Amino acid sequence: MSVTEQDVRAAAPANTPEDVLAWVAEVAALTTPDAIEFSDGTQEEWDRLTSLMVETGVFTRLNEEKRPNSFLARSLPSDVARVESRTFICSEKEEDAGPTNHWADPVEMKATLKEKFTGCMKGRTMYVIPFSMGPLGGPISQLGIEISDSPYVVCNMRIMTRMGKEAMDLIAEGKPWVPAVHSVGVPLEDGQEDTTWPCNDEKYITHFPETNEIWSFGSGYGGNALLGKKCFALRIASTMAKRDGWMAEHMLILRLTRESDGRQFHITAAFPSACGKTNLAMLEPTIPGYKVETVGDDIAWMRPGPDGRLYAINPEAGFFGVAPGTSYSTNPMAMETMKANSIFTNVALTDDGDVWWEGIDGEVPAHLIDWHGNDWTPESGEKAAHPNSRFTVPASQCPIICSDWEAPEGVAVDAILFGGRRASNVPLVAEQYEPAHGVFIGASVASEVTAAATDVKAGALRHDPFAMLPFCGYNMADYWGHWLDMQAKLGDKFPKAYQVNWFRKDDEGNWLWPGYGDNSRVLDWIVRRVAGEVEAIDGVTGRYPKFEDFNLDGLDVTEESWAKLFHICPDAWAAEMDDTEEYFKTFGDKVPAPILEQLAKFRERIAAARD
Ligand code: GTP
Ligand code: SPV
Ligand code: MN
Repeated sequence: MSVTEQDVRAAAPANTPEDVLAWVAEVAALTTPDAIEFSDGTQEEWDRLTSLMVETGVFTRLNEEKRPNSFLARSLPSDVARVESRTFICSEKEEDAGPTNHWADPVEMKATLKEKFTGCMKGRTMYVIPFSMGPLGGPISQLGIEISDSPYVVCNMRIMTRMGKEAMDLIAEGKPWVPAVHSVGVPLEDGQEDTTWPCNDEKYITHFPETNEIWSFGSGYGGNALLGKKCFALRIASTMAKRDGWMAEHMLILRLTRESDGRQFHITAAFPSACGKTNLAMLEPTIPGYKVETVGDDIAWMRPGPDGRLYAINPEAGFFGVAPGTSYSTNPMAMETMKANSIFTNVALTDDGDVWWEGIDGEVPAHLIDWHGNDWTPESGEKAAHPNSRFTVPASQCPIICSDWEAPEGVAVDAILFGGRRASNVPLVAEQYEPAHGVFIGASVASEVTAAATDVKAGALRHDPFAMLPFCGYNMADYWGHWLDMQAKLGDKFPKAYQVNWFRKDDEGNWLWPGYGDNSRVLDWIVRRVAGEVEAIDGVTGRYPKFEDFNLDGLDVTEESWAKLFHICPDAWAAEMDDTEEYFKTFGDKVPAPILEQLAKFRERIAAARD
């Protein structure tokens, strides 16, 4: 027997408003689940669902002494990351999705979805998950309700968002909310046994920006399934932000406090997926005199405040971070954050019931169970953890979480960084010449592709403007225009932009910059620039630090390797600008004139450098 409207009413908390009840009943009638539950976000619910998933084999409970209240899940090889080719922006006009998004006609897509979702929850429980992105009731925060047939999603949403009763209370007060429907897309026939990672080979991650709706079918993984994250907080929110004069960005947020005068600086940074946002957000400075506190590691919502400055909140409540490469030497604060109450997906399991991945501290174990669930030894020749395996952890467990990370009004941003993985050409750091140049820096970001999406070739260089290529819910060129509008609105209070690159290599393929904690040296220069305490040298890509101003104490960086870090090859940059021009052409006449002017100015600087 599938869920009826009476069942919906019986299961719903007493204060559930009529519009929510009607929507849930409608989705239940379409998807025909066997049971329905409204998530309340309590510990009791977590305990019950995690135990249920241990029973059904979805979760492996980790060693209670080493990793209390923590679980391992293994997905299928066909469902390990975002699928960009199956992600759709269904705006009425194709040009509003733009050339960087997959567009689908909203009426046609709704018809397809209707077919896909019909009966898709048969044999399963439908979970109704009210959540807030951002602190509950905050002026920048937003509400949503995800319907999902995956208990794995419920538990992840409990970590990643403010989920449950309080969110429903706000919805009951009449605040707007975003409806988001998710199904793994595997109905169970009577008597059919479930698998530990149900998912459908056909996937649809769809967004309807004009009606603020999200429908996701076929995947249980990460950004495909935790709909508050990329689908809402970036794709839908970016379109809302354009409409309403704010910004939704793929950015970390950190606070840097300078001990000498107690001055606080807030920095946001947009790096593409798996390019070091979590690392920078939890940085341990290798130079004295600074304290870093984490506000967020993936998404920033920014709005002009009453003083005309730009204020940022982290809409998330947890971190969904890349596991491989994370260790006490690369990111000790992330290691501390995941000591308990965590979900690990697609990492390896040790013989004593703990987690392992490539790049974690210590010796490589002689035996593991790999992410497929198979025996693994160092001789296996394959990775034990999937390159996009991740930890889901409560942000509140981070030892350096900022005391103001839940400040409803956010923190005032002092500088904005743009980066990517660039083995060549892009220097360690460069400051914008003028605001439009800052937007040009963001618009011309290119980066080597990582494992964070399944269907793009890892390693290849691709344009990823503002690290938003997979996440901008509307035409990317209009998004650049929105940035220019926001800059114009805030004037000289709009933070300056900096281009950074931790990933430059020498001819032998060695990193030219030690990175990680030593990135504090770059932040040190940036905040001294923000404070107007240090000069910069004009160059081709922007303004660079003077060697003597930059803190290299205790580092093995000679003047020679410094020169390599900042070396500009005019031919290479001329080629890069030709490529950028070609890229801009794909947006037709939508590219804002100030961006094209910046391209011309860039070429003038290349020409001057040749003289
Ligand atoms: P998403 O969660 O996918 O949006 O990505 P993220 O930007 O938060 O990715 P994350 O911080 O997990 O990126 C980790 C990857 O960046 C690992 O491969 C790290 O080794 C690498 N990384 C981070 N910081 C540095 C650095 O300073 N230098 C070098 N060489 N690699 C770095
Ligand atoms: C990213 O790919 O940028 C992520 C991971 O942060 S996911 O939430 O899966 O999109
Ligand atoms: Mn991300």
